[in-house]
Amino acid sequence: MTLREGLVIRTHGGHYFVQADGATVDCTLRGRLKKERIPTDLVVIGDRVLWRPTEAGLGVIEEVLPRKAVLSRRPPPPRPGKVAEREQVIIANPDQVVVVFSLRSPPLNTFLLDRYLVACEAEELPVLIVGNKVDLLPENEEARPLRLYEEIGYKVLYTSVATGENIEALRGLLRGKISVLTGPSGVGKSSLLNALWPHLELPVGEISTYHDRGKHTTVVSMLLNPEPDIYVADTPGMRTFLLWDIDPEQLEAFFPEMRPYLGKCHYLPCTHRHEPGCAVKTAVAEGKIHPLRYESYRRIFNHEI
Ligand SMILES: Nc1nc2c(ncn2[C@@H]2O[C@H](COP(=O)(O)OP(=O)(O)O)[C@@H](O)[C@H]2O)c(=O)[nH]1
Ligand SMILES: [Mg+2]
Ligand SMILES: [Zn+2]
Repeated sequence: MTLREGLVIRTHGGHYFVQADGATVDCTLRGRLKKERIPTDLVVIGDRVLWRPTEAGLGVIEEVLPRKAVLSRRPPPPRPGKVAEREQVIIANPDQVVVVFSLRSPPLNTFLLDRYLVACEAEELPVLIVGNKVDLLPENEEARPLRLYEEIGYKVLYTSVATGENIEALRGLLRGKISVLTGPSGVGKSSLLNALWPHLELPVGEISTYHDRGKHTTVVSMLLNPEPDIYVADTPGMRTFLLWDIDPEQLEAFFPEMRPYLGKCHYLPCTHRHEPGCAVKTAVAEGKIHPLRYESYRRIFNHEI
């Protein structure tokens, strides 16, 4: 039998549900693949695979096609003081990452938002920032809290599930793409998806049962397909978002607004922290780089959480 290509939309205990030609096939993994020891997850949602049909509705994955990009995180340490070794892939090959934060309750944490953004920049993944719960902001609060991100060039959408503001705009931005919704717990990710597609009936307002500490746990295992040309993964809340595999020397490039100043410091290479004649620090002093973003750079560089 010939191999067919498909998209992994769900994984569950050794079963991989592969969508191909409008149908979903329950696949297992070829033994040979399981033996290949790689420091990452073998098959995750979003993977494109080659599979062979066995019986009606069943198949075997023979090959995982190369990943274009992944959204991943370093799993939390198994015990305090221990370092987790393995990359935890949230999703392979997303077309965009929708980073959802709430503007109030819980309050906007720009340092955490910047970690998500750096992870996306490192993978060259397009980002949409959603500032949800805009209904909770006091009226005529002039400075939209995410303006600094709009100025950097990020696409920002202010939404409210309570009033319906920009919910249809969000649908438009999801169309024709594979997206992953990510962001802290309680910001309204599941509520946004339910507002668009009530039939999903995703649990809302629940304290996540996902424990951050502990062994390698699958963070998300389902790619929803609520409309023919929309794929979206909802992720449970993650208290930490530690960056995987980012070299401090590369970090500067993942802050898009720093790029015009790179290579222009007096001492090269420059870490843009203590060095005199630093073009980045000058840009911060001149108001061309936001001090909160510079502080994020410094914290991530220093591995401060
Ligand atoms: N006021 C207000 N509350 C919201 C909004 N969106 C979600 N919520 C509430 O925020 C809480 C967390 O929502 P949930 O969708 O579970 O967040 P998730 O953890 O990111 O999936 C729930 O109590 C929701 O009712 C919004 O736009 N405005
Ligand atoms: Mg949720
Ligand atoms: Zn510098």
